[in-house]
Amino acid sequence: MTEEALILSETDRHVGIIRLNRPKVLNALNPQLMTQLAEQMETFDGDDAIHVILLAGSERAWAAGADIGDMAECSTLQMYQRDQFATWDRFKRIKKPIVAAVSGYALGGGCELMMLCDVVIASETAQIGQPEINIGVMPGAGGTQRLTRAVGKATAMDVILTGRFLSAKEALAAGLISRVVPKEHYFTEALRVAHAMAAKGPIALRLAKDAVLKAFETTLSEGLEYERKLFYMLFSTEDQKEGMRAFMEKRKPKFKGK
Ligand code: DAK
Repeated sequence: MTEEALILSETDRHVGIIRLNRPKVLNALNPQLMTQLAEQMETFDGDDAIHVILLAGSERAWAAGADIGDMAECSTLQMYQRDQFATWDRFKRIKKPIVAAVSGYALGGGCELMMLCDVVIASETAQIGQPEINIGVMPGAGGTQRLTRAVGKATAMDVILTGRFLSAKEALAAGLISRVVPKEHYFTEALRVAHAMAAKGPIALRLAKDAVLKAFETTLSEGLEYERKLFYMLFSTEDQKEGMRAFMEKRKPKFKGK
């Protein structure tokens, strides 16, 4: 029996596109989907032709959370033995930038997945939240930590303790997402942004992502030291020479990822 395609993937020049594909349950994230997603992410991450990954849901839902039906009757031991966090942890190791094209619901694990992406382009219809409190639990895949770092204590407590959804406008003002666009254009705009990023030097892209993420893990002095080392490192690449020479020669750079 062929495995159901819980995700769909394609490439568009240097952008690897992945779409979540469980429309009947608003892209609820079950373990099988998460495994397929992690595998595809790693495939794109290891493919030199791909510079940026674009992750999308559907117009109605980016993802309405982890699959509640899948967890409802689990005991602590079963949850522990399943060790599903191991799959989620694979996302943290993706080195290439990930653009999220978010429309409709981004809830619970859906919000947590969105926060693992690097640039979030959202439709004005997006509704973002951590409503786990409504079903007797709390965020478990980073919600209390990443949301709080992104929006601060006051908004994080409001969202996590009441289960209310943020509108796209509120999420933008809170610093949770990068841009809000009209619903008709959210995917094309996200793709446009992904292509714009994919035209930059691939090594600089990866190292810049790495350095920004370091800011959440370390002190300012250590982060600055880390940034400096990566900055120096780029001077050993052909892309740095090409980028700076192209500027001096008033032409577009041709980056090679070397
Ligand atoms: N899981 C399973 N099915 C879901 C779902 C979900 N999270 N969200 C929606 N669905 C299903 C609905 O059951 C319904 O199925 P049918 O009844 O048609 O069979 C279908 O999608 C359409 O949903 P509705 O009929 O409810 O549509 P509405 O427009 O009326 O409402 C809604 C949309 C998004 C407001 C509502 O569906 C809703 O409240 N959904 C649940 C949202 C939620 O509570 N999300 C947080 C789930 S907990 C972990 C990692 C992460 C997590 C846990 C563990 N590990 C690594 C271990 C994360 C946990 C969560 O996300």
